[in-house]
Amino acid sequence: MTTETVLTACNLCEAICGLVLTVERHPDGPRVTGVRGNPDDPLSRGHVCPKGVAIADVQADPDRLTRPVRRVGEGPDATWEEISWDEALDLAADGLVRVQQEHGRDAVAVYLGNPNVHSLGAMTHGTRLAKTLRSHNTFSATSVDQLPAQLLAWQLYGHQLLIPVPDLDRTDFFLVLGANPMASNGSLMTVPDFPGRVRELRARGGRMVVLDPRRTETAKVADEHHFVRPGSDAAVLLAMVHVVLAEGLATPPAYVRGLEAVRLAVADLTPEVAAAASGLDAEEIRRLARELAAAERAAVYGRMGLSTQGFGSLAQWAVHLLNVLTGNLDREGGVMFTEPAIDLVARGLVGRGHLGAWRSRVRGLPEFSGELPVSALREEITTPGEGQVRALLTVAGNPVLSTPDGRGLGEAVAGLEHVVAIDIYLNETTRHAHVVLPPTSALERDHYDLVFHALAVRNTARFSPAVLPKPEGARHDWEIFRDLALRVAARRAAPSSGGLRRRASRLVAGLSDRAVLSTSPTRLVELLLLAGRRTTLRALRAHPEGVDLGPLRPVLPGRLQTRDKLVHLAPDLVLADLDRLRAWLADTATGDDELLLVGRRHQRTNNSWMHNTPRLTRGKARHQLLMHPDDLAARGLSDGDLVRIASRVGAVTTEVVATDDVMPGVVSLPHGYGHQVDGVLLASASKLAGVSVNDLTDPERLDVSGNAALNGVPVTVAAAS
Ligand SMILES: Nc1nc2c(c(=O)[nH]1)N[C@H]1C(S)=C(S)[C@@H](COP(=O)(O)OP(=O)(O)OC[C@H]3O[C@@H](n4cnc5c(=O)[nH]c(N)nc54)[C@H](O)[C@@H]3O)O[C@H]1N2
Ligand SMILES: Nc1nc2c(c(=O)[nH]1)N[C@H]1C(S)=C(S)[C@@H](COP(=O)(O)OP(=O)(O)OC[C@H]3O[C@@H](n4cnc5c(=O)[nH]c(N)nc54)[C@H](O)[C@@H]3O)O[C@H]1N2
Ligand code: SF4
Ligand SMILES: [Mo]
Repeated sequence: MTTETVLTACNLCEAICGLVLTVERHPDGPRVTGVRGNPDDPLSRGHVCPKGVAIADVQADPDRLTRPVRRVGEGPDATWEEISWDEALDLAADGLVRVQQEHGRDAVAVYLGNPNVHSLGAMTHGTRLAKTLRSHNTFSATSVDQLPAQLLAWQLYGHQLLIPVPDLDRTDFFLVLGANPMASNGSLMTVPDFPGRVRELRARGGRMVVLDPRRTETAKVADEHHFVRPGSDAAVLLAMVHVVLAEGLATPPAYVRGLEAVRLAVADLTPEVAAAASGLDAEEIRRLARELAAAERAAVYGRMGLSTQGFGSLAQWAVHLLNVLTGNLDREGGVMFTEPAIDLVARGLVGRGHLGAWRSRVRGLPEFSGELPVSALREEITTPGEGQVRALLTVAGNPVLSTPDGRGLGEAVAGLEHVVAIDIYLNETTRHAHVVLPPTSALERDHYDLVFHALAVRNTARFSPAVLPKPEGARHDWEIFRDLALRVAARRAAPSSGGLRRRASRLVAGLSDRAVLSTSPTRLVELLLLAGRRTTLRALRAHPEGVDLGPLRPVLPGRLQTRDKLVHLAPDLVLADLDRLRAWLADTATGDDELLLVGRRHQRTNNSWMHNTPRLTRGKARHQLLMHPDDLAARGLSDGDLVRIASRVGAVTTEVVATDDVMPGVVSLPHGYGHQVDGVLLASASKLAGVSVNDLTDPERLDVSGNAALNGVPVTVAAAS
């Protein structure tokens, strides 16, 4: 046996930490025996969290699928049979093509889950598979997450991925809403070692202020925290805009348009109006606005909790307005745009964005950039008629636990004609698959982060060659995407005579796509780096710890993608939604017995998976409902009671914990739990209790963008009988 040290990167969250692995080479194969943070990584500077350490557990996990499997039988009696790649890919492609030929393109739905953005191969090849299927029923985690952020970036700056990032390392005033980076490690703000960076912020005299209906881990290390009623942030933030404008504190740059429309739009949105709706004090709102405007360098940041609520787009709009109007856009220590070595925006590798090019069949919800809101998926499966969804392809996703009315969706998926999953586990969704195609694990493939360097608080680049050899008979995800896309195309071409290969290639959504499909992700990275001229693959191979490309720099107006090179401050889309906000402000009362449900994350959880690793699941239970003691008392409940939580959509039963860390009138339940289906525990989730919050969330509750309003869900809580 020999022992080696290998540098790599963690792909489990957006912090993209550099790792140092200890790998023992045994005669029967390599074993990862140590995971540490890499102090030489120019971005993550040695940071690692418990999830990062658990990356070795995923690698070693006997529950992880390493061979394709086919389901035999139904429901709890189903068994899984290993089959060859050829059989599995044929089975997958046959069904997808059959359904599309019999019922049309849109009869196959696609769900792309969160880990796709963390896999190079999924970024380079997965989207091409989706394109080959050409179904309007394409869905992803975007519409249960950051859809408003992409929509607003497109409207204001001209490109859906031109999202400004807080320049955390240089700011003096950091206002955080609907985010808990102490647990989540930052999101749409790649910021490894958030705890260390906040300590530095405070050491240089800076301040952090948090607005959240829960006193979160982040709130606890902040200088100030205020409870804010779920869904009321748009009112609070627009009232701050009102103050900045009314008091003559605005210092916007010259390259903006729409300022007068903004002034008009917020004229009636006073701090008093916002105070009544939010529970904040009007004077506090005024003070925060003034402090923000007065700060030398300030950044407003609103994330998950701000986007996945009833007024997600208005709230994100207001965040941009505050940053722009206080002169903090494109300023050191404000919010800035990155200049990644592979620039998806400037190179046009990802489209700018488009809205409403088609609509969902049943509810008429608009697509955004090729995807429909996932809240519409269930009804597209269950509503008969032309264009009804009859097959599903999931890639690295678990929508039964992750999207609204998950239980209902699960029942619908169980009835589909054909389900294909590209996933490394059997989960609450993939258990309904007819065939599962498992790719190699993260440590077995090369990685370059195409997405998160572009959202990082510092410009860096890093290439991580595979740590472990590809096991015999395994396939990388990009190879699965390639092989499936080519099979689908060949089958479509098959009935006609002659020119089969030519037709097939045309059907893989264009010739260039076919060429790309057959090129490895690493080779594509090499070419893209050459085109970007900031660094080369060779240089990155010589420095697996990553290379530093420097702090963020002012780049505006040059980097704007709007045709007139102006920031569009007042898009029609959000202006048109203001009346809905006003109507809500006129009547914000909740029902007598109602509480508002919000979500939460914990440092040791990872969305809906990794709940079977002992390293992450031992210790205190964390699945319970959090509730304010006054709200418990009002219902005659006590800490530890078993309670029934009910919403319009469903009901779940779990334990309640009394804590004044949540705002009175608010309860909190984490997502990604609820692994017991029909009383059956999936092996890959067997370590955890808890229920799925998405059995309560409501597919009818949407932001104007189509994003699910997962937060602020009205529920009742009573003793479980
Ligand atoms: N109520 C509520 N719901 C939420 C949220 C919330 O806060 N509250 N958060 C939302 C957010 S932000 C997100 S991003 C979504 C996430 O929800 P999903 O998009 O469903 O993603 P995950 O839960 O991360 O599920 C990931 C799946 O990918 C598989 N996987 C892991 N690595 C790989 C890989 O390398 N290749 C392949 N092919 N598969 C892999 C895992 O086995 C797992 O089954 O959930 C959303 N749902
Ligand atoms: N450990 C861990 N890290 C993760 C993940 C994980 O599952 N576990 N998931 C990753 C993913 S996919 C994502 S998208 C990111 C998300 O990272 P964050 O954006 O930081 O999301 P959360 O940690 O869920 O924090 C959301 C906060 O919003 C608050 N909130 C809810 N409703 C409202 C509201 O109406 N107004 C305000 N102001 N606040 C509200 C909640 O109380 C909660 O504190 O985390 C990533 N990192
Ligand atoms: S914070 Fe943890 S999970 Fe996220 S990249 Fe770093 S080590 Fe991985
Ligand atoms: Mo997410």
